[in-house]
Amino acid sequence: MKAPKIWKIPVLGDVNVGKTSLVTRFAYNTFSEEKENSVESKAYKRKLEDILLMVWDVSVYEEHVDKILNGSKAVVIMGDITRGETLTTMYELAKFLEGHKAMLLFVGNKSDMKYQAEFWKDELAELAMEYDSPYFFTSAKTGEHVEDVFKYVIEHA
Ligand SMILES: Nc1nc2c(ncn2[C@@H]2O[C@H](COP(=O)(O)OP(=O)(O)O)[C@@H](O)[C@H]2O)c(=O)[nH]1
Ligand SMILES: [Mg+2]
Repeated sequence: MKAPKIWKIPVLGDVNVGKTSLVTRFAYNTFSEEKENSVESKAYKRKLEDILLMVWDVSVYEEHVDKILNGSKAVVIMGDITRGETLTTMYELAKFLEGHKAMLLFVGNKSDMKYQAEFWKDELAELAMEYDSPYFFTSAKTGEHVEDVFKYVIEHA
């Protein structure tokens, strides 16, 4: 029997950008309006095209980020399009990850609130271009483009 491929994908970003929501949308296809300020990072599993994805909802309070990043196939750096300061954090996280081998993916979440956007395509494309990486606009609420992020990893990592 062939051993299954297991890929680790941590999701990083400011508090309340929707990390937990994106990961649980992907793993369970659910959504909750609630904010729970999780102190512990947690991995969620889902198999996609023969690959078991271990998607890590990384807590902003995580002390051992390096341990979680170690050996990851891709890292999702996420912001909330309705809060411009979360884009600044995306820049900081990308800088922090320089030197890591993992593929980077930039995600602007809450696209269902586009009418309240503080940043959109021009700004996110500029960041993504700096790192020669793809970018996506998702809504964990409606599910829009959530799958695309992880499919991209399967197809390109
Ligand atoms: N409208 C909208 N709200 C979202 C979306 N994703 C998350 N939220 C809400 O934003 C808040 C923070 O989400 P959460 O997943 O806890 O963020 P985290 O701190 O990054 O894990 C919660 O109230 C969610 O319901 C989205 O795509 N659209
Ligand atoms: Mg969370």
